[in-house]
Amino acid sequence: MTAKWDEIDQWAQQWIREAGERIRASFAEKLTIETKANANDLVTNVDRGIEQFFAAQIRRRFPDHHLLGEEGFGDPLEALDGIVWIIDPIDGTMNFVHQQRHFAVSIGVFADGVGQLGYVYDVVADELYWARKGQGVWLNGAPLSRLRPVPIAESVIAVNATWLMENRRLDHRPLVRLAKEARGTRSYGSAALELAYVAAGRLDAYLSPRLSPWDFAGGMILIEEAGGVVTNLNGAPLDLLGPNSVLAAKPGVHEEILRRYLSR
Ligand code: 2AM
Ligand code: CA
Ligand code: CA
Ligand code: CA
Repeated sequence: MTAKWDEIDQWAQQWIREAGERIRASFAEKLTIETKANANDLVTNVDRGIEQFFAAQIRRRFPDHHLLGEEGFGDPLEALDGIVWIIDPIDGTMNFVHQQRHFAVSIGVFADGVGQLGYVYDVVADELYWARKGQGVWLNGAPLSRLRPVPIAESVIAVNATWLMENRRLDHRPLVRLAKEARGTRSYGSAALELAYVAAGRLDAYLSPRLSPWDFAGGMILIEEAGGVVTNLNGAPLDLLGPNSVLAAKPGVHEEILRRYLSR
């Protein structure tokens, strides 16, 4: 078992580094930008090309593995049996297009639905956050510390400003109170990076009312391996086959947000 996961981990890291090189090289070329669900929901030729790159590598090296990817080059999955790679080729496409930074490649590898390997690669900073179930979480070559509880009053919490305004997905008023009572709020525009920052202790919590499995698969594995907690906004486990709300935080912070701000 160990040898098998060593091999998967080595290939995953090699492909992620190669994907990073391709993405950085793309800065010199002209982007093709299209919209998806709405005018602000962007996708580029690079998002698609990078997902196709992972799909081709995984199918060649591990033909019995399955792939779920944002851009549709994976397999139509109805269950999580066997080994499943959940991939977001570029998380934070708007940042990629507008800023050429603050975006990430995100990958989670699951065995029968249990997270085994997690990766979030900040392409421009050249920072790879990665975790292996039961063995720890690292930033490039350095191990990350185990997450410890802190009070909300000393917490820095990541939340998109959209969710602090009146919106159709959730009651924003408890979140406004949370934002006021926290030490500070941040919004980076890449769910995968925000989850990696929680795993690294740079953020104390991150929340969103709607993410897809490829947004959180890699980051969720990082946080759980670091001793943090990831659930939906009701405190229930995440479903890897559909959209979810997400609350990811240090252990005590997670409990306090659920109890004081989210329970009705
Ligand atoms: P993406 O860049 O891969 O699309 C901020 O927009 C964060 O929310 C990003 O991680 C983004 O992932 C994610 N997200 C999820 N659903 C989205 C949508 N419909 N439109 C834009 N971003 C979305
Ligand atoms: Ca997208
Ligand atoms: Ca995403
Ligand atoms: Ca994406």
